[in-house]
Amino acid sequence: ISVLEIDRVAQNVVKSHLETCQYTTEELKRLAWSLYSPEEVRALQSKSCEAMWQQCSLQISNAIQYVVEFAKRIDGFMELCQNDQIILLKAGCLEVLLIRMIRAFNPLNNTVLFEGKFGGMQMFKSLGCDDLIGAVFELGRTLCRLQLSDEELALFTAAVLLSPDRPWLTESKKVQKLQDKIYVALQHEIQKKHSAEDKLSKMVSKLPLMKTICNLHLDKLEFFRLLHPETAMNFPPLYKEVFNSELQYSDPRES
Ligand code: 4D8
Repeated sequence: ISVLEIDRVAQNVVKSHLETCQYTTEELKRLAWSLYSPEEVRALQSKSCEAMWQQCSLQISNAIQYVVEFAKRIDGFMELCQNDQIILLKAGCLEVLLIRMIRAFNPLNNTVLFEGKFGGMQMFKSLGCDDLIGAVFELGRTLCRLQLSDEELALFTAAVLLSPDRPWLTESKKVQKLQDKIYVALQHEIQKKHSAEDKLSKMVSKLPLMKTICNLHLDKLEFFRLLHPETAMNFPPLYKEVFNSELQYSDPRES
């Protein structure tokens, strides 16, 4: 593949990322100053488990809409068969969210943006998922240390989304070709910035922790559904579609 082709891939992916980010880096920098007060954190902590799950699933569902839009704008994604588009989104969107999270994560005080303000992991206490939340914040801290630019973030999330090894893909060769080009573009981008040459392998080495978090989230959701089936039934449709354990042919691109 030519340098020209790689530049075209990078430009398309970075543009798609910036157009579907919902917050600019500047907006996030300004927001980093608005922290939840101790009273507000206590109010979140004293919510019922059900109410907090509902709130979190809504936030995740909102964020997923932007990831779906991001995917649609990546050259080649819409040319995959519909079945594969759905599989890639269902399998990859939480990982993409977790990588996107570092834009809204402040490693100086270990806080994350949640409904307009920054707060620490204590604010999620009523979920009853301390292990999951702990892993999410640990990932946030370690990913932040890599100091990824928006360009690197864009290409990394696109590469994760276009993973050819997702189960049940019918055209994984096609996905592999798209991912290969994106990884070449990412390596190229990293070299441009004169960053450490093992930056890419450091990024890739965080993928197992992300997979662990995704599985933990599914376990927690399954358990929650057993305890509170009526609440789980009222989770946002997009959240339910993406994380439904049953293999059913729903289409997250349409919600
Ligand atoms: O741009 O959409 O505003 C996290 C959620 C991020 C979960 C969101 C969340 C994000 C995961 C709320 C609850 C990551 C941004 C805001 C909301 C991703 C935790 C924190 C988006 C990037 C930061 C900023 C709770 C947005 C992990 C786990 C969820 C359960 C249902 C148990």
